[in-house]
Amino acid sequence: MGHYSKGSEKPPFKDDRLRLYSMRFCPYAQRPRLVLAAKGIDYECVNVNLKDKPDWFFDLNPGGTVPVIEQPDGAVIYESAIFCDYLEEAFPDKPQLYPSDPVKKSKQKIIVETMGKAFLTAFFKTLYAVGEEEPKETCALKGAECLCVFILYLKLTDNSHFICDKPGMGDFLIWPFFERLLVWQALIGLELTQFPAVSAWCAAMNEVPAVKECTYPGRNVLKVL
Ligand SMILES: N[C@@H](CCC(=O)N[C@@H](CS)C(=O)NCC(=O)O)C(=O)O
Repeated sequence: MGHYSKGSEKPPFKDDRLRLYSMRFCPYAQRPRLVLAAKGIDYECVNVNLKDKPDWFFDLNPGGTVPVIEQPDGAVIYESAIFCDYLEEAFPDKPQLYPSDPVKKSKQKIIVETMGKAFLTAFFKTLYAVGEEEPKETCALKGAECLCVFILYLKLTDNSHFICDKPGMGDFLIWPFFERLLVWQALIGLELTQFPAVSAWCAAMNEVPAVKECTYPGRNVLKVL
């Protein structure tokens, strides 16, 4: 599937499915792909070339980031965590990914908020800088700090290997970052096996059908590097 670039026409809707504007390697776009797969919602995927964005894309999201969801009625929502919550509310007849217990639901949101923003963003920025601006050891240390915090949260929610008793919104929203971490750990010298709770969570997530369906395409490529 190609990516739409500057100068392209916005593709017309052909049916009444939701449309997801995405980019194949984007971890934030993988969030709704996981949620849509877990809920069994059929959708159309339109990939956008983020290095040469079409003008019409800014009409959808003035910030110019993917992912964006557009309904055939013209309603548009962006910001991945926000529209994953929207999907939960807009499709009440599909499997629910938040626990019904409000305390457990809040805990999932705490994990997404803390892991997704403050820690993982900082960590992945460092990861991209490995060898250039940041020594490998610093990256590994920052990665280890993230994982320690995550373990604390896993313990907080006395559970199976998932954040709650089954794969839920919190698991799906942070998984794209961990999937990349699994691929890149060797590059930054981080031993994930030193974190058994995280390793068990990753192993359990790897078996979830939605996760298998929405694998980060770089995964296999990087495995053979
Ligand atoms: N907070 C946004 C972040 C999305 C984001 O940063 N997406 C990247 C691709 S992974 C993007 O669209 N970058 C293009 C740009 O910033 O111009 C979300 O959760 O949806």
